[in-house]
Amino acid sequence: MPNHYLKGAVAYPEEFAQKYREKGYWIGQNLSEFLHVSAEKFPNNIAIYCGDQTISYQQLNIAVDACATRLSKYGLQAGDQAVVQLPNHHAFYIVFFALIRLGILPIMSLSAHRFSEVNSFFKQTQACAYFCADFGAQKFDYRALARQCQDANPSLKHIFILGDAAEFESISALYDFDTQPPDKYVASQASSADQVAFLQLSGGSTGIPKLIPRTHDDYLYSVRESAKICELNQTSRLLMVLPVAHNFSMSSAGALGIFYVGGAVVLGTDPSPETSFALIRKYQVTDACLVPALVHPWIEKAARDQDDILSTLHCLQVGGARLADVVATRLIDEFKVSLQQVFGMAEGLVNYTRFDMNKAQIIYTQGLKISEDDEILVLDDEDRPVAQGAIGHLLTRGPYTIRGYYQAEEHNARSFTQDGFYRTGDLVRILDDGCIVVEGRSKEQINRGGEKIATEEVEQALITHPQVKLVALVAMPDELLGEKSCAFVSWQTQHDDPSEIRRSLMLRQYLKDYGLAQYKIPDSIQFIEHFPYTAFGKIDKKTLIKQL
Ligand code: OOB
Repeated sequence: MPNHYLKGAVAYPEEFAQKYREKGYWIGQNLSEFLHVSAEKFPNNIAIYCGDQTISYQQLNIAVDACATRLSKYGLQAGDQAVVQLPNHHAFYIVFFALIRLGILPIMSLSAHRFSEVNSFFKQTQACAYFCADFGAQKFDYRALARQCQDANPSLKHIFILGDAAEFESISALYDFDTQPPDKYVASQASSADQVAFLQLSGGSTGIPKLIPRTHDDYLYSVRESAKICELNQTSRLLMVLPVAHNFSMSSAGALGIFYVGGAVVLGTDPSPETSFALIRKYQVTDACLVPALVHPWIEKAARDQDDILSTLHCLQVGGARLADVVATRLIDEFKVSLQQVFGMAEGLVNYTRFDMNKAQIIYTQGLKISEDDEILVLDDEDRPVAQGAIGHLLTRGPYTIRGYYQAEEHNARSFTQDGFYRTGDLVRILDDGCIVVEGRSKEQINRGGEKIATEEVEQALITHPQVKLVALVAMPDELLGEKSCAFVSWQTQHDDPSEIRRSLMLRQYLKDYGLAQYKIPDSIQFIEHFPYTAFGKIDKKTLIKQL
């Protein structure tokens, strides 16, 4: 293991690193060089459409240099870490690459995160900088969140705001797009390609999201291969209405896939069909990525309006949660677009259906892995291989799958095998043609339309309420989102107790004040006196689910 590898991150064993290099997967390019190469190859191509602004590759590269230079003047330097929580705006990519260029690790927070999550990122990393918006789409005041984080974290020294900066620094003052001679810029201090480039976030099955250290080499390998599989090229225009920082949006093939081939990212802040269709029409969008919950309203709207937005739309990628077979069928038959299912995870492994697969493979499976060196195991509860085609736990290891979460030794012992396979928590089966089918989850996680909820995190927040005696969060089926959350609560009655409806409202407000992201607040709360228990004395969630 190289001794300069990020402390607290688990490096790939040398024999694997060597193999991945020999096979040409890891090419020794860091993300800063990656952008330089594209800026040189496609200087005048449009890289980003954002509102009324168009940004070429050359302009993007100049803005990144300017931003890195100005950030370095604040004293930010290689080895630092920064929480980035920006909306779908070009500033996100500029800040991301500027931090990379300075050798600073971005931590990829989502706009939906609140104090509970964002504070935990500062606690886990001692990050010294925070980049956020003034208000989000939901009119949430991120500057108030920044103040709260600053009070709780002495490490947080620099706060940069997109929009009205109040007492903080302004992000838009960090860069411009004009052509200045490059020598005025600070030289790149980006870490070498085999080092950790940034920290992605896990969907999380226990507690708050865990940090996922991704190296330049491993990430860019997945990006290049994904761009090929998704058949992206210079004329591709990818609509980006999912949160920009998510792994799907970044790399599957995502914005980085687009930047690799010289295409354009069309940014939108609202995934509704009304807004998205307008953008598709205006920019002649060729590709879009969605979570399953968004697909249904798109199909409905297109059917209602007899809308022919699809003349330019070549491919609709759907991933993040299981796409229902019936919706997949409707997409292909009615929406008349090429569907690509994407089954991936921020920890690494990504599977895609391919465009040349037959209709059944595209509708009923989640496709094939990216690399022949993605090693896949399907095991039973005792870690023994299941029969071919049977359902089991998915474990994986490969050239772009992490070997451990950041600073999580204890957790890593459970989530990774001795020989480095990641226990994904997904239940799958592998068909004879090699395609993977996701059958469910074994980990305690609710997948609410692609947004992952760690049951334990919400349970732990609820139990801190003085009148909550016992709590269990379970998934309930939902037609639109796939799953929603229901909290079963045993309530400590008091004199003058409010009605159940009032109690539910109180608990929801309590969780909001606690700082949980909105999507984690239970969709339903049910009060029960006695919980069912398993033979081991654990709360019997299966029985609770039957009561729904
Ligand atoms: C993506 O990444 P994460 O880290 O937010 O969530 C990963 C988990 C998977 O382990 C699986 O449980 C679920 O999300 N999932 C799917 C799925 N895609 C993800 N379950 C069923 N069908 C699918 N197509 O969600 C992610 C990362 C990269 C690309 C795409 C999605």
